[in-house]
Amino acid sequence: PEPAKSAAAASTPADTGERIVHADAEPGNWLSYGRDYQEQRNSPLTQINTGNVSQLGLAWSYDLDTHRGQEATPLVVDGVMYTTSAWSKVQAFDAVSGKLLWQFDPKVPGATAAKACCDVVNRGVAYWDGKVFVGTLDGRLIGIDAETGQQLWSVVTVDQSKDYTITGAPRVIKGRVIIGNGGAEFGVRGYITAYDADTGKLAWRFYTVPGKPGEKDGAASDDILAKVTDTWNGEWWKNGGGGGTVWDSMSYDPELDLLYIGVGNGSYWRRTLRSPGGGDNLFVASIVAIKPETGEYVWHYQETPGDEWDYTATNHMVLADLTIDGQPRKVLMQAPKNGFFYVLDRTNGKLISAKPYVTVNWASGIDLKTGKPNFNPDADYAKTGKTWLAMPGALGAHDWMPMAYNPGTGYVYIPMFELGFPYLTDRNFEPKKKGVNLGVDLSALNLPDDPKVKAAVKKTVKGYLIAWDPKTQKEVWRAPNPVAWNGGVLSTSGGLVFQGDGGGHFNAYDAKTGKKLWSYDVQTGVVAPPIAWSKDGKEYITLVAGWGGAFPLLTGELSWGENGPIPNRSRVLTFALGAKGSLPPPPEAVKRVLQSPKQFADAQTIATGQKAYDRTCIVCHGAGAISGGIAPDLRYSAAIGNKEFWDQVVVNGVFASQGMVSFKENFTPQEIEAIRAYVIDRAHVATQAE
Ligand code: PQQ
Repeated sequence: PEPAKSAAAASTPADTGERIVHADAEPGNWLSYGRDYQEQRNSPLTQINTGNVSQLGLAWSYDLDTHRGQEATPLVVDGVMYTTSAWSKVQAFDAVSGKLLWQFDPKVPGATAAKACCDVVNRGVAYWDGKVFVGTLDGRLIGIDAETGQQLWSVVTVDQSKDYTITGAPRVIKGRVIIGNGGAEFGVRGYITAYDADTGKLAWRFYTVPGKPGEKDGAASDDILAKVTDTWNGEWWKNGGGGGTVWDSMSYDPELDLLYIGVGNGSYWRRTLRSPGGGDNLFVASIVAIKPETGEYVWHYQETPGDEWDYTATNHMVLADLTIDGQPRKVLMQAPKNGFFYVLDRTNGKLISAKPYVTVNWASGIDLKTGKPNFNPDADYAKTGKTWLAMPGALGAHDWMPMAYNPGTGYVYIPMFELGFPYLTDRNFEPKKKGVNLGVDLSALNLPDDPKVKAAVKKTVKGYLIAWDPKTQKEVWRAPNPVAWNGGVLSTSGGLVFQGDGGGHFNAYDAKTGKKLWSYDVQTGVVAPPIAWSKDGKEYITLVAGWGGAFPLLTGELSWGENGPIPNRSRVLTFALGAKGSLPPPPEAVKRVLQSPKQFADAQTIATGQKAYDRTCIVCHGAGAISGGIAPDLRYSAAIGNKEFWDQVVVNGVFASQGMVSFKENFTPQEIEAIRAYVIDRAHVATQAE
């Protein structure tokens, strides 16, 4: 069936909300980030199904003008597609033809990239009453006329003097646009804010962690935060800001009238720095239920008390009504970074069950009575002083990539991965002006040079699409992905699960069995989730492709495919049954040449350079000075052989407009030279290995 109402009929605010509440009545549309407020990401469309998916072909593609990670979920509203690309740009397409109707470029200053932990990505827009809304990397929330692409209003929703960013998609509930922010790797205090969809006027704000005791924010969170301040110690408002950013996931139950927000990690990561003396540090790594009209607190559930491992609870939250042990339950499901699959009672936040969906070593289980994890004492690396190889690691078991819940099979489809992370106390930690501030020594991420040991480490890193039965808390099937970092998921009532992978293919699986039924070469790694929609009785599948995000930036070589870094070719792709379109052949790979300037420094200077590199540069340019292909690989940069050029970049910031700001406040001139010596050393090591 086609949309019940025309676009014109949808012009009152109440109507858009009602349409999202009754999303199944108009399966041709995709009106909100997770399709419906429950964020199930299951399309009721059945025209494309297990019997005919092999005939799926390319209907149209559109080359995006950015080459960073593409993470957007497009919306489709009555035949018009609204999506976003890196640097927070917004596009509107005629959904059937792929003709660009307008593009809105918020002109995010390039230097903002240095405030983003995990690429200059954007996960999509919200739609309400003829308007679309985008959160921009530099912290603005912008209302745009859906028809013309003209800006209607813009508000700055963060303190731009601090390292806040926005990558997540807004949601709109009852005429209020709700937006969070990111930055908990840099030292910020998390919150979400609601704005009037018509005017951009602030309605309420909810901070997720307390500020300085005794100082009120004048926010909806004042009363509840006063009550949880005793879960903190020391001067966290100065030392790291507390963290708890709401940088991605929200869902909404219209009957209970509860908004659920996923809250991120503590800042600094190491608790002894932000809250010496310990404490649960509410509401970091928690799910919090809030009244969407007032921002009033209702309940919370903390998944990782006192988090020290970047175990955010910001991951996708799916609401569903399940029968568990014979009882109908209103549940909220999440597969957060910490590796346990949680089923909560969403009326009150009580834990129903939690079981590991990947290898987990930081806790032996979750106590059903208290709802708390049984911690492995070895995981407390600050206390032991030793390196802790955590499973899962700081990117999780599952990062922001949305999962999907199919009410037909009863399974949740999770893009999960096995990726350990070595945590080690940074003994000389001092907050730096620019870049990340974690309190953890990231040098432990560097892979060994010995090719055999390196290959052995790489072998332990794996990605799978899994079907998970939330009632029995058991895996039903798994389909291996070529690399660890893969796309979000779409499920359909046609019995299909769609997912793009990091190796460059867009795949369809049988939702019941996991059998791969179709695959298409999209020429680039995929991280974004696909959508299904229809127009004039015909079903389409759309995917935004384009490699990027945290994994290829930070981990460098671990993120490579078989032939080196995975390329970014950013495109919007739309598929239909019987369509015969094709992509242009990918350009021939250009042979890159390693630099081989003469080493000018001694071993001690190189070691100093490595320390400085690992403190700041590693987050974008990759572990071991080996890039994952998103930021430049410095071993190939002419700047390393030329001190003047190097200083122009690192000291004077001549490439600030591309995100490479001046880092002169972080380092002494000697350290900046030492970093150059370290990269030259890495280039020489790579040359010898070739
Ligand atoms: N973003 C990605 C990505 O887009 O690939 C992956 C991550 C983020 C993470 O693994 C994070 O931990 C993370 N953390 C924050 C934060 O703590 O504020 C923000 C973001 C972001 O906004 O993208 C990410």
